[in-house]
Amino acid sequence: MSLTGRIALVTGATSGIGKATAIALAREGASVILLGRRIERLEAVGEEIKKRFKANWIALPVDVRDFAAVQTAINGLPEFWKNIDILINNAGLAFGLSRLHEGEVEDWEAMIDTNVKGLLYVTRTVVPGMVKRGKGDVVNIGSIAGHEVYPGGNVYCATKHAVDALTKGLRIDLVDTPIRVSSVDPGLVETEFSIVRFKGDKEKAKNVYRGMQPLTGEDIAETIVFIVSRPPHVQIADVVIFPTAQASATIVHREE
Ligand code: NDP
Ligand code: 8X3
Repeated sequence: MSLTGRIALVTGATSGIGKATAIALAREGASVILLGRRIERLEAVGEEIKKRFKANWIALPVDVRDFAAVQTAINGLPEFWKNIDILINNAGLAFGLSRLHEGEVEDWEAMIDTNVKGLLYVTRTVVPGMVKRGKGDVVNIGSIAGHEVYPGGNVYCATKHAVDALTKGLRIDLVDTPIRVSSVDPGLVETEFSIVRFKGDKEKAKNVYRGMQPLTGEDIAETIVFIVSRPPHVQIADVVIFPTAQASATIVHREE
């Protein structure tokens, strides 16, 4: 099923899974709203989309932690772009792997404010329009960290468990509407995620994927395209995706 005529909003479209998803949705014919904080990157993704697929795009340089800014940006979209029918709640991050009793409060706040409250702010702003129009897909990017807890994962895992609860809660609240709610929960995907987690330490970040083949943003994007292109009566609730060399949050086979 083509996505021609559909309008998708992807949060965290400047990098990794979000960027790959915006590109894949545009390839299938969707017009895409690219949301993230780094405007120059949003524009680069938009230019790539235009050049490769002649698809429409618009950049929304917004910090999802700021509810007023989220509302102003989304409610202020030009008329055509207001009819969002695919929302990909992807913006998110982890900071550190400290033990809970030794953790940095600012890191906790950034993770909770982005991964949980940011997702809520965007959802609260976009979904009422979907309900009014009687159509829409919401795909939340959770994580294996929303199913399991690993050493040092404490607060990040709590935010992804919260995403899992919010996905289930929204699906319940929308059960009497045609709107579908899904989550995609990856294991190890090589993006800028670990560089962000280790605050720019590229060696430490690289070590996360040593001796194994991680997933790519594109691998996740293809699953998202599959989810939103199912016939209207089919709702994919949750997809957990591992690299073949990963069996759980902590069991990873590495060729050393
Ligand atoms: P990246 O760091 O490559 O991308 C994160 C994206 O989130 C960037 O586009 C960034 O944009 C955006 N973002 C972060 N904070 C904000 C904010 N406050 N406001 C708006 N946008 C923001 O990592 P991934 O692509 O890997 O991460 C995407 C999602 O996937 C996250 O939710 C992550 O938790 C999840 N995930 C990742 C896995 C992995 O192994 N990589 C596995 C499982 C889940 P900018 O900085 O420009 O604002
Ligand atoms: C990101 C993957 O394993 O660091 O959600 O939790 S992991």
